[in-house]
Amino acid sequence: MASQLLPRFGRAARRRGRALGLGLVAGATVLGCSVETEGTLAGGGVAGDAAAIGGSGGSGAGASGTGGAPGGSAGAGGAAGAGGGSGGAGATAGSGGGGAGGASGVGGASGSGGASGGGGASGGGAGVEGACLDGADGDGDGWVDCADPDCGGQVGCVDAAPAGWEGPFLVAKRAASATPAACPDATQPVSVSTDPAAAECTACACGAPAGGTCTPPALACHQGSGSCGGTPSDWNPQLAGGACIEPNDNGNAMSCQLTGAGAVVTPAACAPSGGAVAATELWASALDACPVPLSAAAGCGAGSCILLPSTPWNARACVRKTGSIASCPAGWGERLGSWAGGTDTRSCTACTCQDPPTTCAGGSVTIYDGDGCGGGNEGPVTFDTSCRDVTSHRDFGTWSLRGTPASPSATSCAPAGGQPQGAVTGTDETTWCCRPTP
Ligand SMILES: [Ca+2]
Ligand SMILES: [Ca+2]
Ligand SMILES: [Ca+2]
Repeated sequence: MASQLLPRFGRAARRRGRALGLGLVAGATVLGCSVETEGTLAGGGVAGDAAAIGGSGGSGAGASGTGGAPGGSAGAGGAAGAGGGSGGAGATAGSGGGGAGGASGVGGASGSGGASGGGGASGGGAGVEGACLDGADGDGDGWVDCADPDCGGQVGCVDAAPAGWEGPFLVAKRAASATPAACPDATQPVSVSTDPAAAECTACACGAPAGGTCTPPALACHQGSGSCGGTPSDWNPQLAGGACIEPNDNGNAMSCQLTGAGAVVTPAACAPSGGAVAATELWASALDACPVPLSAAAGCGAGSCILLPSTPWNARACVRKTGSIASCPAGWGERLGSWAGGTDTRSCTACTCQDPPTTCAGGSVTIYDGDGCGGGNEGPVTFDTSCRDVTSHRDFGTWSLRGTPASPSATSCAPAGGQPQGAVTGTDETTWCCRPTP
């Protein structure tokens, strides 16, 4: 039976098994000696072997013992065999039963076989650590909780905080807008702010083009010619504002024609919009911190033995210190900062709209027979691109011109500006120094 248990109980138990074997041999030797003294070699020899087998936990011990009773002192060997049998039964019952088995073995004190029964009881208690957070060496192998390989994959060590640092904590990082997860012990974590938020601006836009002014269409009048011959006079600057003009009282022949579209005086414009600070949150992220759970668990020296944390608490274990600490303690190399407050200088440059390409169309220029853009007996003539002889309008030394401005038009404006500037600067920093969790 002992040989079946050995693989299950591991190396330590195997060592113990060897010790048990030695005990059995010793018992057998004692029995053998007594038998030799009594001079019944054959019967004694059988009883001794039987006791050894019984110590390993067999009913065969009882049978052999009975058989040896007629041999005189060999009968003591039989009693020892019974004690060993009880020990074997205790081993099968588990750790609690093992203790009872030991007592039975002691009861069989009439032979060394009783001691063998006690050894069997100890074998029954060996196995696995079982409870890995109770601070006790549950299987008696000398290793407690985190130090016992039986607890591998369930628990792990978090080092104690270096002197002058607070913690350790299990720390998770999340978006500032996300909800913090509950700590492994179902309490709420302490949350602090990290990652100053970048400046963001709403997009710039431009309204529809509006406004803008044009001159009347360009006019060329040829004095001294009824058919647009010779060099024309340029009265366009005087006509540009739409005023009634009376260039001169020269009574010579004159002919005029339009030679081009009106010119842009002031371009159209678009009203800008947008370029506002898009987000007013100071922080992009948060750190949630849970104190490393305290328990009786052992096996980590000065550190803490904890259940292996699950998401999001399996990212990092940290210690912290108030202030902006430049360098972290050895072994806690990931530095994070959190801030209790911040100054915000974020803003956006002004949005602008480039003046759109403006074109001028329409408008007119009209000649009147009288001064002041009216009167006379000749009706007014509005020019086009064909040559018109207006010599008769210049009679009596009276005539006048007036232009109607062309109409501006534009398609759309291109926006510019609205660039983010400034930043959030944290104040009242706390330094966190972190390492991976077990
Ligand atoms: Ca334990
Ligand atoms: Ca142990
Ligand atoms: Ca006239």
